[in-house]
Amino acid sequence: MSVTIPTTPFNDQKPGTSGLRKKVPVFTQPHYAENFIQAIFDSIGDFKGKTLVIGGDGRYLNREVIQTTIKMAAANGFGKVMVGQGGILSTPAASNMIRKYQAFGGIILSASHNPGGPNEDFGIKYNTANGGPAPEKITDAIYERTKLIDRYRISEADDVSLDAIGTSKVDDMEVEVFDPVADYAELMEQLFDFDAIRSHIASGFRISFDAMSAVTGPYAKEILENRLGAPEGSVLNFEPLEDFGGHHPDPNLVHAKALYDAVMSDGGPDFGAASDGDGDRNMVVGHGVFITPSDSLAILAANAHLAPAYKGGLAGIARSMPTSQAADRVAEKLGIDCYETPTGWKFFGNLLDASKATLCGEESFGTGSNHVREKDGLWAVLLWLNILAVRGESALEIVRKHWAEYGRNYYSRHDYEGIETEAANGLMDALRGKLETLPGTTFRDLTVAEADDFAYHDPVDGSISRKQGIRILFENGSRVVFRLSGTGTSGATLRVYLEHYEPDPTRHEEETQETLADLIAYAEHVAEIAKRTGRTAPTVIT
Ligand code: VG1
Ligand code: CO
Repeated sequence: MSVTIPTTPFNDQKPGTSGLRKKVPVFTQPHYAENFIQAIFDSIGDFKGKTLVIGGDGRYLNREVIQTTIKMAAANGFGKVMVGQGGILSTPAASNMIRKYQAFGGIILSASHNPGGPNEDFGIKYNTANGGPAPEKITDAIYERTKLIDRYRISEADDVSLDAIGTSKVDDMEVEVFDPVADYAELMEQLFDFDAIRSHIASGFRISFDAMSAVTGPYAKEILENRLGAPEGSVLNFEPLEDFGGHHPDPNLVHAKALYDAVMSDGGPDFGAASDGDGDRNMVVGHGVFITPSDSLAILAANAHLAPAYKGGLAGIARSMPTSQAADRVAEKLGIDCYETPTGWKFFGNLLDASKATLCGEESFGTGSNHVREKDGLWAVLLWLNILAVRGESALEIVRKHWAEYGRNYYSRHDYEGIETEAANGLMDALRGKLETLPGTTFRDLTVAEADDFAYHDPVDGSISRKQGIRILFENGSRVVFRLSGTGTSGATLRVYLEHYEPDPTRHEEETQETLADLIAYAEHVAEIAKRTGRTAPTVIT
């Protein structure tokens, strides 16, 4: 039996870069999650009798909201829901399930790399039938609906057991609880040369993978240790915890420092990797070299043909606008197109569906391909392992050779977290106001060539997304980009992206921040960061 519950709108349910993310106490207000889920169901068309995939990254509130979603799906007329066992399902695995079982869509419960726990973050995201994040057209419609919503429908049935694999019913709707790892592991075996990786590991190649007490633990254990033969202990922090052990499940040099230090130490493993809360991000570190996500995308693109799935070559490469232009140089050499999209994986979906791009990447530790419609942390690690196994060289050698061939794009992102929203908006507005006056101006050795507010014209559906970040391009090819985060849950975060291209191989071993010093000074000069935000240094440098 289902009931219709009257409700009133909340005015803060606008989805950000990747779904709706809020603090747990916001989500636990009466009707808050229900309103948003009903707004999704009211905005996605006719799903009567169809299948919905449901899962999450295991964080605090995951199980409760999964039960709510199941009961609301039943009351709203879905024919079936498929739920990851224990409520666990990584974001890329969810994308795979939607595609493989031709579901109508999926609901993913995650706040990704943000911390979890009773006072930390939670999130809800809708993915469409192609397995990818809902495009802006749909997220805008969901937001409009949240402003008017006056009722939601929910079944009065008992909770479903999430722990045993099998099928049951909620009213007329079928509920299938499935193994969240099996289909994903099978897909990885199809894409990569597991025999080559297995023998590379058997011959002594050592890897260390930090699952950061988040969702990739069970996936990495099964794939790296059970199927590829990495010794037990190669996967660290493999048990998903509701609060990620009190840490930020964010694979970068700040939050995955222990892994980084271990890989860099004398006698450390040959290769290290970490993934985020929901399993879509990756950080990769070779013994002796940290590989920036932008470089990783370029190197993977240049070598992808060494893995079975990509041996026929790439249709194209796509990168988000703030991601460095290292991949563009690879695309040029391969004679394929390179697309520049706004930040957020949802913008890659059309390019992948239209076979215009095969590999995609973001500077924020996100890489992926046309195998699913999300970025995919473990996939990136396995492609690296496949390439390392085939080339038989160290990661450091591969990176150095890449720079020698293509030049090096020195790159860094400076984040100013938790600044006042008004100050952040004021800073961006002031920058926008002076864009027209910047070309031709100089600062130290830099001359501004172009400055704009990035607008994306989707080549597939013709849609236009404006105000996607301020770009200042210099005559020597360097860039500074400014944008505000769309995933935070308190205050604002200013992101400053810095890039400098160096073709000269004798200058490829310099310290990144020193190399970028003039650009860092320019960013302060043009945006008045200290004056407007009161901050004289970033909180996170990656
Ligand atoms: C950040 C990253 C962006 C990424 C997004 C979602 O967004 O910059 O590249 O797609 O997070 O990733 P923002 O708006 O805060 O800059 V995840 O792993 O949080 O789903
Ligand atoms: Co994520």
